[in-house]
Formats: sequence, structure tokens, C-alpha cells
Amino acid sequence: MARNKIALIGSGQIGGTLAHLVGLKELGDVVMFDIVEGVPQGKSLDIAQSSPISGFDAVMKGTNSYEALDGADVCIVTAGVPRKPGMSRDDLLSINLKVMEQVGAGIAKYAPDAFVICITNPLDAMVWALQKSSKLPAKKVVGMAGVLDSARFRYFLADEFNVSVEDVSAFVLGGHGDSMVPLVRYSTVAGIPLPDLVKMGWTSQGRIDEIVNRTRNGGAEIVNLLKTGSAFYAPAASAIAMAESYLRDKKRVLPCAAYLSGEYGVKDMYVGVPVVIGSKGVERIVEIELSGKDREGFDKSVVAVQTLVDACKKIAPDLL
Ligand code: A3D
Repeated sequence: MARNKIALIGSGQIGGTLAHLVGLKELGDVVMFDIVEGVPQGKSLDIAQSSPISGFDAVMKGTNSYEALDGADVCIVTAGVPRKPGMSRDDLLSINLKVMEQVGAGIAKYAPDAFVICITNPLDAMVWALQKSSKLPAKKVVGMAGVLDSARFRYFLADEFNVSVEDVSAFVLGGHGDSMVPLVRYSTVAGIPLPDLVKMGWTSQGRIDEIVNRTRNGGAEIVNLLKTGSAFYAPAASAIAMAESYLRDKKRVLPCAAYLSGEYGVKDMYVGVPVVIGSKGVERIVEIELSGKDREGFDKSVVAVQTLVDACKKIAPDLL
């Protein structure tokens, strides 16, 4: 059986980590693309040279030409500029919107059957722009954010309870960033919801609130520590989980920025919701009932995404 082809558009911090993970997990051959000459070529050669030691077989190719994307099964897009300290994800909007238009055209021409995962920030608006500019079916274009946000939540909870991360599941909805909505009552340790763990004396409501806040600011915490860029190991691992679910038809239920056409009362927008990812792309949108504070938080988050999408429409009216 021929190997899958995975195109990484953007070969920076996340792109390089993605290529390494694709190799280690033997998901397929890799094409690394970037506008900077030498970077995708150098990183792919370096990773290829690690393959005899790590024990994987994969073609690793670096390129500055969209042609090399030809026939890719999965495209993971990180092209653009990351946040610097003091810069919000929204400041990135106009720069990265232009990048999405170029990348969308390249994917449309050379990889129209691919499953496309967008990581570039501001995520919910960029994935929308990427789908519009590539014109690929909406179920084949998703944004990575929820897997990362929920992984952060899971990690902090596992640390709090001193239990394995494997036994903690977490549920995060809404847009990526400060408006994300971690759903405490759907987050569990071995199936026990967090409010029950508070009743059992494992932790206090105050500590849960602190962890929720830390999760919301998870990206900024790392930006402030690194000073020269944003998180890349966990974002890359998150996108790989999504790509793997598609390529291996695992049908995992993962929180992703998905195109909504009426679900959750939202139309023509990408918002973070749980979806089933299988060989057809987004095979199902899981619509849970929201009430009270959760609904309020979700609606607020939708308004934040809408503002960004409206700004995109203003800058690039031809995207519609
Ligand atoms: P970085 O290491 O700067 O890599 C970006 C790469 O994109 C660089 O190598 C650039 O040369 C390249 N690039 C710029 N313009 C183009 C273009 N027009 N075509 C092709 N390549 C181009 O950044 P990074 O890898 O750390 O982050 C990539 C993106 O992911 C940024 O927008 C981040 O803000 C975003 N990000 C999102 C999350 C989410 O959870 C959604 C988390 C972390 C980072």
C-alpha cells in the first residue's frame, strides 16, 4: 500500500515538530513547504537523517514550490506569523489573512482532495478564510484549537489530582483564546465529573476556577515564557491526533473549529465544537445542549469569532 502524503505548509516551529511526529508515528511521507528558502529543505533533511536511529521509513522533502503539494492526502497549515509578547491573536489578522489566500489557492490547485487542518492564528477566522479561498468542502477543512485547549486543561487537572493524564478527559467549546469555554461538568477523571470530585473533597471550586483560567491563558503563559514565539510541541501533537483520526478512519470525537451551518444556532462560521473525524473528514458535529453560564460563554465566544470574520470580510470582500 502506498504511503500517505502529508503536506506541511509553513515550516517554522510547529511545521518542524509536525514533520518529526509524522516520521515517528509513521503516518506517511512529508512535504515541508515554506516561502523561506532553505528552511524546509534543511529541516526535512535533518529529520530524514534521524530516521535510521528512530527507525522509520518516510520520504522527507523540503520545497518552496506549491507544485510539490501535488496529491497530498493531508495539508496542515501553519504558514504565517506567530504572536509576540504583548500582541493579541487578533493583531495577526490582516497579515495572516493574506497568507491564507495564497495557501488556499495553492491547496485548491494541487491538493483539492486533501483533509486540511489549519493552525494559523487567529484560528477561527483563518480557518474560515482558508475554506473560502480554497473552496474545498467545509467538512474537509478544520481548525486545530480545541484538542490543544482541552489537552492543557487535562494536563493541569491531572497535575492537580496527581493522576494519569490518560484518565482525565476534558471538554472545551467555543473560539480559541480568551473566549474558550471549558465545560467543567463534562470534564471527568475516569468518568467522575469535576463537580462530583469537588463534593468528594479532591479539590475545591476555587482551584477548579484557577485551572479554568490558566487553561484560557495557556497560550499566553507560554508566549510570555518563550519571549520569541508561541507554543509548538503541544499544538503540533494536537494536529497530528486530528490527522491520524482522518488517515486511519479512527472516528475520534475531538473538539475542533468546524464549519457550522445552523448547529448551535450558528451559520457560516467556524467555532470550536466536538466533531467526529473519520475518512470523510468531519463526519458528524456533536451538538450538546447548553444552558446557563455555558450557553452564555459559548454565545460570547461566537460574537468574538464573528467580529474577526467580519473584519476578514472587510479586508477581503472577494473571499465570500
Ligand atoms: P513560525 O515558527 O514563525 O512558523 C511560521 C512559518 O510560516 C515560518 O517559517 C514562515 O516563513 C512561514 N510563512 C510565512 N508566510 C508564509 C507564506 N505566505 N507561505 C508559506 N509559509 C509562510 O510559527 P509557529 O510554527 O510557531 O506558528 C505558526 C502559526 O500557528 C502562527 O500563526 C501561530 O500563531 C499559530 N499557533 C496556533 C495555535 C493554536 O492553538 C491555534 C497554537 C500555537 C501557534
